[in-house]
Amino acid sequence: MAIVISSSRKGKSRSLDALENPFVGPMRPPANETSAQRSERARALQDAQARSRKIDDDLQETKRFLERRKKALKILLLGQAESGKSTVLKNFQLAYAPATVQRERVAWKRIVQLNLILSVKAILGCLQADWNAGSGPTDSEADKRLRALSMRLKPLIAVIRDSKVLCDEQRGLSVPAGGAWKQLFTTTRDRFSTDSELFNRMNLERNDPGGLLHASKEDIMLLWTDDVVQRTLARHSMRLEESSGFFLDDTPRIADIDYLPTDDDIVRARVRTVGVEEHHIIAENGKDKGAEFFITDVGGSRSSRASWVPYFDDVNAILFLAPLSFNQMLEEDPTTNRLEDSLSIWRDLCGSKLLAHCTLILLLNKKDILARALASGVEVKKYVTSYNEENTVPNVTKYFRDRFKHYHRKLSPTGASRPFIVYETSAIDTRTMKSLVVTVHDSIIRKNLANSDII
Ligand SMILES: Nc1nc2c(ncn2[C@@H]2O[C@H](COP(=O)(O)OP(=O)(O)OP(=O)(O)O)[C@@H](O)[C@H]2O)c(=O)[nH]1
Ligand SMILES: [Mg+2]
Repeated sequence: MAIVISSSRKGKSRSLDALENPFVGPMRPPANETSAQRSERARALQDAQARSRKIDDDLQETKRFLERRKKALKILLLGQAESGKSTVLKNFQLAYAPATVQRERVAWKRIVQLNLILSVKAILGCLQADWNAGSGPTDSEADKRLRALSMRLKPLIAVIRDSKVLCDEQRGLSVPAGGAWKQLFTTTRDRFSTDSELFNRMNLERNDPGGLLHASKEDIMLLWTDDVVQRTLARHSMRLEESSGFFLDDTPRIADIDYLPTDDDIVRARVRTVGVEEHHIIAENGKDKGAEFFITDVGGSRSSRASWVPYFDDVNAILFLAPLSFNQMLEEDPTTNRLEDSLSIWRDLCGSKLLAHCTLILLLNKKDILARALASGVEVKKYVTSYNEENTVPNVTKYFRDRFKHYHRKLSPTGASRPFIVYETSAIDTRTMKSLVVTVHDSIIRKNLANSDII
């Protein structure tokens, strides 16, 4: 639009406005504007103003959130894959934000169902491998029975392939970071009033395993309790009951149409963390009601560890999970012992200058698995040659505790002045964990206040 410089007082000021503010001219209404156009323009202007106010409000909200975040306690969970980081996070959520967990229960239902289906898939995989190798059951009755079961359970296995959760053949379930997957699952209706409604839904929603699981309940139990299957699994050294996300013994309950996971199911469910997730927790009740803190959960596999470092400079405490799995190897590197791997990460953390003033808390986790391994007669010395004590839980935990303590003393940049804080845990024990996470949270607060010279 051309800018006309008029000599009249009014015109002059308008033209100067236009010269100073390039938007004034183009924003001026057309001379021949109709009343409908005028009201349309007014509405558009109101919309634009509302959008602009919304952007301002959002920016203010983000600013307030960042200020709150700056003041809030920040905890980073570290440790190798399957060490129990996400399980500890779930325990924090159960202790401080039970209503939030309640809202997400349906999402966990899907994970538990998929964990169960993955176990069925593992069994069928063993049977199929034997059939392919021509070494299936010699008893023809058993062979016929298991082939029929295998056929009937095939549609259930297809659910995994179709699932919106990322499902890796070898490594189980993983979901994208950020928690959006929980909404994906919680938006669907998860209860049926009649069987016909159920089967209609099964056809409509292939991704929902609830209906198929219900229909396959008996077959799963027949498969899992079959003697021939148990012998086949033993021959393949497949100890499903010792692996993460094991729910086969709970099939009747989980395949029930009204199934909703208990707190214990939620902490036992296995889903691999991919990337880095920050969880904002606001205490819903108790003495800390309203207190806010942030917990960052990361993926623990070797390839994920480079992504940990950027989170080191903005953290008050690190909870380091070291499972007491002295007789297990890393999934991504079957030549490396899990405990040696944990010690190696611990050494790096203790010696890190970036973390010199960060509280390090060690959780020697999976104590229940250690107890089971020792009770079944596994010898520690066979896996840890320097171990010379009797194979008891207190001896073994003390041995590893001392090794972690040694590196902590030796490598910490602040030397002996940094306290060595350690807890022995079984992170799936929700009852004990409830008081433990509160103790840990309180101790971090106290340490944080002491650091800032308030106490
Ligand atoms: N028996 C037993 N199982 C545990 C314990 N802690 C965790 N688990 C189980 O171990 C599996 C792995 O735990 P997660 O918390 O997912 O491990 P993570 O460290 O987050 O693993 P990534 O996300 O892969 O890095 C889950 O199925 C847990 O239920 C424990 O103390 N005892
Ligand atoms: Mg995890």
